[in-house]
Amino acid sequence: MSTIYNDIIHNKQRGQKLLAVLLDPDKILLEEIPNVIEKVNHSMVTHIFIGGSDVAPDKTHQLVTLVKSKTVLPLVLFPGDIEQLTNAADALLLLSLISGRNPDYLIGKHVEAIPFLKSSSLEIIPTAYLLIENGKKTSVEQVSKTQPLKRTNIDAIVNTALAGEYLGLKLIYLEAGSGATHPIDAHIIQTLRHETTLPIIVGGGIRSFEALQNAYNAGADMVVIGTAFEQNMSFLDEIKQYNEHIS
Ligand code: 1GP
Repeated sequence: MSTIYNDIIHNKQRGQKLLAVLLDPDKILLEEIPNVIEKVNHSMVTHIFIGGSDVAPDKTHQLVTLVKSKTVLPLVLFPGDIEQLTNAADALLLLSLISGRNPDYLIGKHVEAIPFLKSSSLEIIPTAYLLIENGKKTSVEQVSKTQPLKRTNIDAIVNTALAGEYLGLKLIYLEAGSGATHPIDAHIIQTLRHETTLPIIVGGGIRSFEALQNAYNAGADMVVIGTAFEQNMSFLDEIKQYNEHIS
């Protein structure tokens, strides 16, 4: 059966890099969506992630429904809280924030989500979510009340990711945090790449073609871009050269 996760695995096996654009329902206006999605549809974006740290109830559902009517790209929830769950999307990254020690974000919110998820049509993708320090405090850190892992402590990062893998999580998301000063270091991605065959997603602070290329070359299977696209919609045109570069 073709699922979004199988498709990620398939692309990984073929060495086909994936790009997700992150839409935060709290930051984007519904009126902007037709334009935004038009841009996305004509770009190298392969997935649309939807979520934010602090989103009013219903906003996610409205946004997902509208986006869905304008694209065939897979819509994946990347929720900051359980109010952001909606069956209008295709899949859910069920994130466990394993870099931190806040029980709510390790298992608590997941338990609260079960009454919804039990009868949901969403494809659930269990995801090891690791927050790594980037030079400034991020909203993930603030909202989750957890400490990020030190970016110099590569052993701790790799061991944490592998603990997630051994627990059965299916994806590893290395998060520098939205608007990060330093994106995830290529050396971190590279080291982890040698230790796991799980797909690696990298996000936070990717604002240039070089940063995107560094993440891919280091072994990221998917890169997530939020702020750079929010601030400049033509960013997707600027990075088109990635495909031209590799083809
Ligand atoms: C945040 O990784 C994403 O969860 C995207 O970060 O907004 O910095 O691109 P940016």
